[in-house]
Amino acid sequence: HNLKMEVEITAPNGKTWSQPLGLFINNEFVKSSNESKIASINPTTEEEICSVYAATSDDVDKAVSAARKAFKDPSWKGLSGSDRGNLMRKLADLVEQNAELLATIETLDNGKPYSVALTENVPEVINVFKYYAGYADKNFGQVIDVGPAKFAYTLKEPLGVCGQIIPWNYPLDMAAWKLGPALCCGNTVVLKLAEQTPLSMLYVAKLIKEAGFPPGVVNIINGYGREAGAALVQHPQVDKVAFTGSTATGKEIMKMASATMKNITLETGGKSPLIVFEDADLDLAATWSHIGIMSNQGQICTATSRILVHEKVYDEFTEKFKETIQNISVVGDPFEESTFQGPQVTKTQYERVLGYIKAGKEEGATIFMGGEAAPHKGKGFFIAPTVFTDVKPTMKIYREEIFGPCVAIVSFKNEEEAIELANDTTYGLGSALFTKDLTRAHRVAREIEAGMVWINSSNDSDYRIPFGGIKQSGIGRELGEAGLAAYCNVKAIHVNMAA
Ligand code: TXE
Repeated sequence: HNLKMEVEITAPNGKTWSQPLGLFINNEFVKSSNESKIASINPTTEEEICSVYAATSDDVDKAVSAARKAFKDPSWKGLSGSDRGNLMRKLADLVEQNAELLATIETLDNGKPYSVALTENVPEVINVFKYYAGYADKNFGQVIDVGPAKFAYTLKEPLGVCGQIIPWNYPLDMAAWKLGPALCCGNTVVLKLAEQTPLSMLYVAKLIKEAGFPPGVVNIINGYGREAGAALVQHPQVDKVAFTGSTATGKEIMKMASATMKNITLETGGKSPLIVFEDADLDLAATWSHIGIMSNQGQICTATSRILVHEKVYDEFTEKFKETIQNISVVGDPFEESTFQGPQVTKTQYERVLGYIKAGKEEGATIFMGGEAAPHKGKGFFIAPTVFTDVKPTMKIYREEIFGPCVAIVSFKNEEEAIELANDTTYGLGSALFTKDLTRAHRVAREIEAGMVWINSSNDSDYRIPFGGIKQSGIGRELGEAGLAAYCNVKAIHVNMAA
């Protein structure tokens, strides 16, 4: 057994750091109770980076107890909103000071391009922490006038211990989206990282301690979903569960959380449509269609993975789209500056995406481009950007979330058919539409069954704007002011002013 708690790592870009390997409980890194570990694999080289301790249900219990104790402790409970905001701003500053290192860790562990990690993911963490730090002393109740015989008001109270479970596609961002509003409202947290990508947030755990958060306020654990995740969701001392991941796991979590009727928010899968109307700016549509499906290796819950194109502009659009992909989607080493697309996160995901490509071929769709693995120096979980045409709405590649750089294109005849096609899905997360007709844009935006609509863009996310889905894409909202509702109770207080 190698029971080291930290290991020295040097990344291909020369950055060196001491990587914590433990479970972060009570502001300390500890081993798991049975000393089990999970290897983190570099998806570019398929080599092991290091092995990280994996929580058992006993460890989850320890983490929840720490969070429960911290929730009641004056060192946290006694803080004003302004004090909590200051701690969060301190954390944001530390993240900023470590931006290059955190981006490096993210790229090594997840495979996303370093330039993206540095200019998008790390800044998102900083922005989200600062944004919710600002709300920490502005999230108050109301006085509600009901006449002179009674004085009535509301208090916004934290929920208690929040169990938060995140996926591997945006390890830093997803953690920030969950920690930001939870801490803002005065909750304590047990955050379970995705077992595929635990490294960046374990480093952030160090910064959480350095920022001065009291022990037990934020606990961060690595571990398998079925073991650590399920234990967290089922723990009777956990008041709230927030989850981002697959729809199947989201449904299981709902069931488990019902045992003690926990408050839940779920952000699950999608099969988001992007509609190109006949009057669209086709260059603009091609640019955003590319961003909407090929960014982050296609591993985005809001990826616009179904492109619906008016038959009159179908050929022109598909050619422009192909050209855009050929010009921009450089697949390769994520540490190379020219790389747009790195490897899929794991072998499992890589095989899953290739499985969908195979299914598409078998079901009779045409591979307009791509459609195969694209190893880099003979290694890695790389997949060529893939476009399917001649797709029927009954095909698997049209109905199921692929979560890779693969998109299905179909044509439509009129607005009514476009809306019908767009809504013909069990999901309801994102949606995009391209038109120069202002009234049509807003009319169609209202008709689409989705939590978010992008007019003349795709996947435009902003920490100030609510994010979330309808139908089987989730429950509740993250980000923006709406995100606060997921982390506080409104308590009503009635004071009898009469005799
Ligand atoms: O997801 P899971 P997986 C979709 C995407 C992908 C598919 C499978 O289509 O191909 O899901 O990915 C934890 N109780 N998305 O298997 O299982 C798990 O440890 C409690 C979309 O990785 O949902 C991890 O931390 N927790 C998505 C997290 O849940 C459990 C992002 C996500 O894993 C658990 C990721 C259980 N029983 C995948 N089982 C999005 N919405 O962005 C697993 N977990």
